[in-house]
Amino acid sequence: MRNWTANYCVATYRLHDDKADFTKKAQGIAVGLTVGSWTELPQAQKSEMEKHLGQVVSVDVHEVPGEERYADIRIAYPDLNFSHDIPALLVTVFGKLSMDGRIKLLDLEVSDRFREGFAGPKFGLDGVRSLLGVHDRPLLMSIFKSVIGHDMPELRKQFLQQALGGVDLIKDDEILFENPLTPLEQRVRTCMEAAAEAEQQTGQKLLYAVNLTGPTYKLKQQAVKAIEAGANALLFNVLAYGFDVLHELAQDPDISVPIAAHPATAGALYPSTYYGIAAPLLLGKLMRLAGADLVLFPSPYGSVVMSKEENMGIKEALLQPDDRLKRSFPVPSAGIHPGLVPWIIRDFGTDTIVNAGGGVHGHPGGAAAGGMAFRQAIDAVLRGESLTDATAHHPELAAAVQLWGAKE
Ligand code: 1AE
Repeated sequence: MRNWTANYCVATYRLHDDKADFTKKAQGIAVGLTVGSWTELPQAQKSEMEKHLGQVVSVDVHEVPGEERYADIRIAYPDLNFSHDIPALLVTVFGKLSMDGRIKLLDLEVSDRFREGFAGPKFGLDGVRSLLGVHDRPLLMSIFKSVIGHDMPELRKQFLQQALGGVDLIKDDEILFENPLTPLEQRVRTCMEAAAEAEQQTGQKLLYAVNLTGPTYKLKQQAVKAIEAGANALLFNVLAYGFDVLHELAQDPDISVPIAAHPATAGALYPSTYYGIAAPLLLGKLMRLAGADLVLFPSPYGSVVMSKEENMGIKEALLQPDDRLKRSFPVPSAGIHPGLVPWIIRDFGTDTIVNAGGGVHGHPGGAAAGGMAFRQAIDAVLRGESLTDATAHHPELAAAVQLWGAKE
């Protein structure tokens, strides 16, 4: 079988259609998105244009009575046709095509030449673990909640409580933008002071992912300001800005801290069976290629649900061995509480980050008790102890399980 990825990028699509000739459709895509027309070209021009022509790699038709008819189509695009950046790749393989019928982009295998421009995550999973000095368990991240309209002393209080619970990372809420009550640099200084105060008690290092926001042309300047003020991680709403913006930040030597990618607006792109971009590609492969150290996405168990199959696809894309790209941390999120920890570890193993907002702050004993309950749940699962048994000697976990239940 031909190895296309030396100098072609291969796109896999799922096309639903009741009666289309899928082979003809695939030929139409391969020609239409590359040289435009082929059969009408004179022979001399054909030999000149051959190197630009898209190629149909395969057409697998699924036709079962009583089921929807579809085909998985793979097209190879010469990487000669586009500049080696993610916007050019996406516009080539799924620009106009994304609006042309019931078609979903399932996967992209980029060419070796295309990959040369991508170093991937600067820190990756192992780098984040090294910064924290934690190598043997899932990490725990908590999310600021109710931040809008609150001033700095209130934010500091919230930060300190979360940190005292033993979390490894704290992230801003993604809807916290530059604002007069808690401006970026002051927020970073205040929260990092609180982190140092908590470390005296917990002995634990902590990363604070401050939300990097504002117009694109000011992002680098904002990031540098945050880092100079002491920020040791950034949160970034990648899909609202575009993968290329993440790529630029991740490869910039001045951005010397890990970047956590938030999936805000991803729901406009992945959930449909018929349209959009599949979650493992959108939130897995492309995030890692563009340089996200951590990637958040909805889990199958919480309040905003993504299917288990999609979650496992993201996990594989972020963690599978790759000679050139570091691994990114999978962060299944949204509606996570301590009672879900056994399922998270069952499905993701220890190379994951347990991430919660409401599940920390909503603990009856407050945010510090919330963090402790999560840590107790993680330790119990790693010891092979059931959460129910662990509640007997951990009052914080007992209160959490009483409130939210436990999935064993
Ligand atoms: C999928 C993103 C989850 C997120 O950012 C967030 O804020 C979750 O909050 P909780 O844990 O659902 O309260």
